[in-house]
Amino acid sequence: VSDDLEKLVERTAAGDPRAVGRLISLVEDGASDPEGTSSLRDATALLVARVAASGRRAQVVGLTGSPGVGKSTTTSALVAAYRAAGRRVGVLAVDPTSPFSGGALLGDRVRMQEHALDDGVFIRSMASRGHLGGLSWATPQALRVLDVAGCDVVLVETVGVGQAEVDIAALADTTAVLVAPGMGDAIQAAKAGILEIADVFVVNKADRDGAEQTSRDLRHMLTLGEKPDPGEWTPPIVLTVASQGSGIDDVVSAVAAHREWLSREGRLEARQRRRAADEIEAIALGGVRRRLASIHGSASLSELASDLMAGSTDPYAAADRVLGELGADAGADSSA
Ligand SMILES: Nc1nc2c(ncn2[C@@H]2O[C@H](COP(=O)(O)OP(=O)(O)OP(=O)(O)O)[C@@H](O)[C@H]2O)c(=O)[nH]1
Ligand SMILES: [Mg+2]
Repeated sequence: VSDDLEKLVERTAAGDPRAVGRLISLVEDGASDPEGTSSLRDATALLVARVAASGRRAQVVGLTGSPGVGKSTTTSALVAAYRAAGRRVGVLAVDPTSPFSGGALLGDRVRMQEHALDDGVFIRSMASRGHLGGLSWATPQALRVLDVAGCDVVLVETVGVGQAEVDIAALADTTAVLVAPGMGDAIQAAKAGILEIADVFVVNKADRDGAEQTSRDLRHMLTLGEKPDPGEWTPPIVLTVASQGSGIDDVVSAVAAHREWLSREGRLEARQRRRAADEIEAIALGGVRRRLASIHGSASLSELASDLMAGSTDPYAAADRVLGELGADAGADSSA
């Protein structure tokens, strides 16, 4: 481990925003190599040890919802609320569809400008650079950086719809789904299957007509399923006008209540454990894919393909041989 890297982690732990930015860039760049560059590996090991030693982690709050619903405005208002309560806040704006990072979310940067000079706020845009696995590569490392920097809460805003929403739910302790009145959003949310991932519903733009109706639609859809188990969490529905900061304290309370419920029910640890397993699996699968691609052009796979076409092997037996080869290969070059 280089001295520079140790210093960078040290400065991050001291809350230096530039160190936080550099360390996140480092893990993000490193994550573009699925097996991890040595600096990514070293940084990750240092971060994991730090987080474990401190025993403290930020509450990760995912914000998701259709484009323009007010995620960034809500995020910014939440940052203000948490700061007013003296908490340290991290913000990750993640665009799983964009190959660009850093400058990608310019609009959001402008929106976050009011927090730019606050050294208790760390704001970062990330892109997943088109990786299979979406958010799974760099984000866990970025979250560790923010834990080490002493964040109490990390808000993760995703841009884009679909898989990203499911990914963010896997990553967050608490997922807030934002909808707006008059956009058929409650129904869209139901169609997209994001009702299931919501721990908190935020009906934003409540200054517009139909907010109460949207909230009733949501409540109705939530009760359509089987009778809720009394021990289960019922997602609260909070009305906000994020652009005016109203209702934001209710979001803060709902998020805090969800966290309390998670830890009371022992589910915080369960979620963290599942995330840890997901992270290992994603890295392992990345390695398998890469090795598979590297033998893809090689004689063995095309020979096996010929054998399969000729009927002298079956696909399961052939796959067993490929996996055997991957295993032998992994043993041979685990030094990477
Ligand atoms: N009327 C009204 N407008 C709002 C409210 N909250 C946000 N807006 C406006 O809605 C627009 C979109 O807000 P954003 O916060 O950028 O929405 P977003 O969900 O982050 O958008 P994307 O990141 O592009 O998906 C902006 O013009 C906001 O000023 C609100 O409560 N009421
Ligand atoms: Mg946004």
